[in-house]
Amino acid sequence: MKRVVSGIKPSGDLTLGNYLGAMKRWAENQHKDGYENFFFVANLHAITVKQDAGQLKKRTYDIIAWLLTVGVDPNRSVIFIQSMIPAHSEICWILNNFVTMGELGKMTQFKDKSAKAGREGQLAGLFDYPVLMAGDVLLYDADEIPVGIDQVQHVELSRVIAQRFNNAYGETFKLPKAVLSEKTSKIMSLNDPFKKMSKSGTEDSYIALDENPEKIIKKFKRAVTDSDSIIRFGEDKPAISNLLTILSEFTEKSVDDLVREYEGIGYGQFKKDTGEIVAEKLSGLQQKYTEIRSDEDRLKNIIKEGNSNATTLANEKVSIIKDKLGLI
Ligand code: AQP
Repeated sequence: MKRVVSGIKPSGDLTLGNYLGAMKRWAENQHKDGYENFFFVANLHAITVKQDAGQLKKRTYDIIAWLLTVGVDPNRSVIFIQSMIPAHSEICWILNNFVTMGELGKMTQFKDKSAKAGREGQLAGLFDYPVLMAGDVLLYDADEIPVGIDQVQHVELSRVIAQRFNNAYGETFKLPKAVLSEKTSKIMSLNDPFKKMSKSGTEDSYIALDENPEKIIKKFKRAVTDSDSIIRFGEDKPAISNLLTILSEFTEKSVDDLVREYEGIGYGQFKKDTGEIVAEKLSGLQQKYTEIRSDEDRLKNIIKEGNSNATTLANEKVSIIKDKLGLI
């Protein structure tokens, strides 16, 4: 049995990027034989950027409700909240002693933010969060980590940390493997196709999953395009390729079929159609979401059960590590 572990940060409203790059894949993967799935709300990761407490709590439940909406099934997957399992914080402290400042300093997000705003003012939490991430997956002996391309570096670091611990104290951790979705490892921003679509991006750059249809259509109409007016997929057509990827996901037609369908048709019509189809599909999901989100007691029960399952495994792992280290 292979174990899959992955999380999502409640750091903003969930976007189309989160859905196509992660949540939709998670729901599909549950139906593969021989896999056990663990999905969690990575709220400890969210606080590396200042969050409003009320919003953070609300978004934590929102994510659980969205996961259920897109088909993540609590009877098939363990769904839990990171901060409710103290073993995550505990293992992070321990693993901090198996990674160097040099290694953490090379992580893209820290490097990028340091380059923009200076290294000295960056929070230690931002510097250290890849270690928390390593703990998140090593606690559960994860085999596979489904991630967007930007996260591959962190999974590699988890392997380095795990190997280092194993070399020093004997076989303790499984070495996790990053698994990229073939089609949608990265959904790009609508107003800058060289940037990832992010919850923390500017208003016009992303589609929030709970966005109303008119706004969705408008945002697609305003989406940037590439220089010529031909609809085709390719590295030299980053904006149109991104829209083709999105449309392909929502129509279940291949990109090649869409390119054939849109031969001779202009960008305007293509963006209008894409917006309308995404709006229609998302409004179906939104109706389901509203119903699921309104039953907070049920959400709490699902969380309670998931936390309990995850805690058993996580505590077992922490107690093995502590014993090896001589921590009583
Ligand atoms: N644009 C994207 N394309 C493909 N996958 C994406 N993911 C996020 N954005 C895209 C994937 O969603 C999962 C959960 O992500 P996360 O919310 O924990 O972290 P993130 O990648 O940092 O997401 P954001 O939206 O960019 O958040 P902020 O703006 O707060 O930093 C991951 O598997 C991620 O790859």
